[in-house]
Amino acid sequence: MRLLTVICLLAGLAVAPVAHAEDGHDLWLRYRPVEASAGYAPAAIAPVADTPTLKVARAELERGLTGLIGAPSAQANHIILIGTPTSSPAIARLALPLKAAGDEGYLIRTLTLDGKATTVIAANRDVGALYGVYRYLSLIQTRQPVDNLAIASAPKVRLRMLNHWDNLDRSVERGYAGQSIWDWWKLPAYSADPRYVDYARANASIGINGAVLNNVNAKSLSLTAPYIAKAGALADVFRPYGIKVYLSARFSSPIEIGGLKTADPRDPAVAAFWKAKADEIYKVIPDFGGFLVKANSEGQPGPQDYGATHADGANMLADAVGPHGGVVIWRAFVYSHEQPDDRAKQGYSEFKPFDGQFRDNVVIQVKNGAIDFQPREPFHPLFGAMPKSNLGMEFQITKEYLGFATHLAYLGPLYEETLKADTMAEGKGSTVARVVDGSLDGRKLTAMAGVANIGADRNWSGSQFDQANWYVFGRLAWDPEASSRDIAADWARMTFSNDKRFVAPVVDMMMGSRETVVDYMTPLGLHHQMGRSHHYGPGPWVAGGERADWTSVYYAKAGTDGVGFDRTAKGSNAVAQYAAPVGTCFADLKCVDEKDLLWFHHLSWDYRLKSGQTLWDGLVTHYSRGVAGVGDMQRTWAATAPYVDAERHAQVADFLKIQHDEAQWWRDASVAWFGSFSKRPLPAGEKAPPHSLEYYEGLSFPFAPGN
Ligand code: GCV
Repeated sequence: MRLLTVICLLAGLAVAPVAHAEDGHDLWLRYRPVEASAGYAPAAIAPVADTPTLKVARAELERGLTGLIGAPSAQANHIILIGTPTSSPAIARLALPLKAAGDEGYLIRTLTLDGKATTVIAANRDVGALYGVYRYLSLIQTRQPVDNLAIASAPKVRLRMLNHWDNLDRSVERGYAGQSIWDWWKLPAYSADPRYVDYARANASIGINGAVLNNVNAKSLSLTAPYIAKAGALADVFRPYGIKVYLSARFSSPIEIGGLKTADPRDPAVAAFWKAKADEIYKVIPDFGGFLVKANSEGQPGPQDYGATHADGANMLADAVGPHGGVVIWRAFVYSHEQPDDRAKQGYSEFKPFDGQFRDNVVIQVKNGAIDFQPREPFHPLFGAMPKSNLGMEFQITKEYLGFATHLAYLGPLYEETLKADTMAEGKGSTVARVVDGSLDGRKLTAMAGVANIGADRNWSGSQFDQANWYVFGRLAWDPEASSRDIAADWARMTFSNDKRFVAPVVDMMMGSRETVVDYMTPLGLHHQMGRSHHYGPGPWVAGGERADWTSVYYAKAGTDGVGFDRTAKGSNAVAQYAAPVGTCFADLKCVDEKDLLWFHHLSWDYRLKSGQTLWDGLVTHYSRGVAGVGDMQRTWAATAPYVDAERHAQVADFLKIQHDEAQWWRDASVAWFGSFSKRPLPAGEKAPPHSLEYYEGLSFPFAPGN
């Protein structure tokens, strides 16, 4: 009987379609069949020139169409023609207005050619055609009409990059999605891991054109011949997808792998080392992007170790890669052990004096805010302050300070808030986006980097919704003025469902999710209140240790008199680093937005908020609102069950439960801590934390990931 059952089961397996579990691996490129009622007609793909990039463009188009509306067929009445005027005589004959498309943009036009409806996806360079193919497929994925198209698109930012903080042992600093996807051990011999191609496809689909492979806390080993060969193998896989590889360079490499006694950038032997190293790399990787450098920051070596400047260091490296067309991306995330000044001021203080002194192939990469990727920070004062230098944006996609992978926080609104902020540097409308895309100062070497949230987990990012943060980063790097809401809608449609009963509530949920995290972690301008070192969970009591500016008490400055960091002229005067109208507003309690209140002001617990509540009552209300917000997200998500496959639905639901518990913990621990200073009663209806402050302070998390 048992044998019979087994035989029947096996027979059943042979005929039944293997259930394809949706574990999120396909990202937003799922290409699941479109419902017939959508009315898309089958297409034929015209022959494509035999170049590596056009071949992958064609393959992607075929794969996408096959999944969405059925395999392309030569008999179809609708033709899709892809290519460039150089590779396709048919496209050349059309004399399309391709000038504005530049090197990476594209046009998509519906025309009639030889009596047949034809969609032309044309570009000046092959990679533009590839981007156009992804755009065309996304139209079908999001159920937009494709029978009368006139689309022109070109990226506004030149370098659109992921920064991997991946170590050579495959651990990932601040990574919450498993091991690094770079299997250094098996490279270069084994570069055929399908993950590498899928990574390249996903990035190309959102216009990302660069990847820094290794952690900014770099090892010199990554610049030795065996590792250059490994990076070269990855570069070969990524090249058809328009993606260049870059490497983080450890500034002391001339000593560690060059046999020199110094890394002083003014020493000719050091310059010669870097020049030779660049030559060696370009022999293996002819289109190597360049170096990313974290220097004199958090213990990393740098030019200041020798009394030289950031400009000396960056320019020396720039001269090494410049002849090959490479760039140096030099990070402005610096703060020094010896410097007692407000940490928020140090990046500006160190870099602003060198404006105009960096080579043309140097980009100064500036984090979105002056501290460190907090749930909310005012924009970094360097934006708008260095008009004679190339200034790039660095966002964090991985959620080091926003609950790791298990908290749902769509970062689109965070990125958008920063990009839309007005620096006023050259009058009204001098937005951060216009600094980043170069339109404010006419700069051409523009850059936006995102610290990747990618790992070897099946779902790439550690959670389904964290994929949206990778996606929105790429889309905003292409167009920093795009709407994060529109992008969320595209992502939700492509990743889950086009049913409007799904899309509308889920997009609303995504759009509110980051503010919810701000509410339960760091409301009203509080910042850096997380657990020591791993940054997991609440740690407002974190004090002492190696350095003051790694503690929570340094930032919140809670006392019986009140709470908040005074950055006005009476305090650290960080406000003076902003253009006058902006700094004056931040310093003025009548003007500053309450979302930034305690970032700039130290205020009494009885200070009256705009709501009429006292600061203490308002703080507690925000914390509780955050917890309630997660409850709302849980309910919203529960109602989406009919539109989402069971596997992904269950995982999101489980993670939301974790988030709810942890939001409650954040609220309770924070109320217990700040309440010990305010000594005020809780507002009516608010529950006392269930445990003592000592209980929360005593929790420890030895294996928190990402450290
Ligand atoms: C790569 C923060 C993070 C560090 C990170 C650093 C940086 O301090 O906690 O892990 O180091 O930023 O951006 O360099």
